[in-house]
Amino acid sequence: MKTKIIITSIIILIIILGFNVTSLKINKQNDGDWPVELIGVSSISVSKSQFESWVETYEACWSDGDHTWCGVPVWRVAAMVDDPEPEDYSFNEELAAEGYIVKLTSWDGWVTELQISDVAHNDNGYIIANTIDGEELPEFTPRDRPSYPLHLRGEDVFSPNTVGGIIKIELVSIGGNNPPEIPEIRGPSNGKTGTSYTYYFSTSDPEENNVYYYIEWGDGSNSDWYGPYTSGNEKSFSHTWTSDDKYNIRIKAKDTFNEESDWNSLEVTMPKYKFLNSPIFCKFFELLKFFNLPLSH
Ligand SMILES: [Ca+2]
Ligand SMILES: [Ca+2]
Repeated sequence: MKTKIIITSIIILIIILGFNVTSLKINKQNDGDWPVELIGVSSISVSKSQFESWVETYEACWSDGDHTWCGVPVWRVAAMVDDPEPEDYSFNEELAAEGYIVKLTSWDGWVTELQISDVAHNDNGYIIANTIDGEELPEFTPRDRPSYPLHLRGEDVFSPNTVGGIIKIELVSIGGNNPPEIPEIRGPSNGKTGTSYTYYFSTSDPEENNVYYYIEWGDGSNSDWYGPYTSGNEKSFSHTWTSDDKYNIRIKAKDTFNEESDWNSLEVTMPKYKFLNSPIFCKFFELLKFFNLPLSH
């Protein structure tokens, strides 16, 4: 009897937990909702009605040929948090002249970054839309991409920048963009000619922009720009040197805005005479040293 009760309890528990996991998944699939976080010099949790009041003041519309998207120009939204006093409406021209990036994040993780110099005073080019054909945005576009609550559209917005499901708008790199750190190199400093060796490279970007790597292997072969990769993650690349020599591996990094880091380098030796590095020769050399016989190695 007791066992029956325990088994029934376990089954009920599993059913309850199972339902919870399912509802958790559904929630995860759509986290796009108000308030939308607006972060800059000051910060605002923007409510739906607050955004609609901005639309009343600054409404801009753009038609993609099939549909008309309306909302607020990006620079007018940036203006709400570009001064210490939030929602003061005036656009901080001085701050814009120094340069910063407007970073738009969707609830599905997609990020689009815009230079303020591209969006400033550009009313129809970059619009943060909250309606389509006069209606509230749908949850998803016909291509199953997030749309509600806010969607970036406009005559200067092209794929993949047409980010929807925007839940966070940030002004980053205020005072200008910075290049990634000098990349670090990890890997063997000597080896055998004709063998492939793997080297690990990493860098971080102060603004967490995506990064690209450019590698010179020292033998005249260069990589093109590899990337984009997430800032802060290690990447590996392999190379084979085909003749005996000393080589200088050089690497630099750049971010999505083409700001380049300085070079880092690592000297690699591929033996001039392979037998000098062979284990048998080394044993033989040690033996000669033991008997005090002269030989340079
Ligand atoms: Ca302002
Ligand atoms: Ca950067």
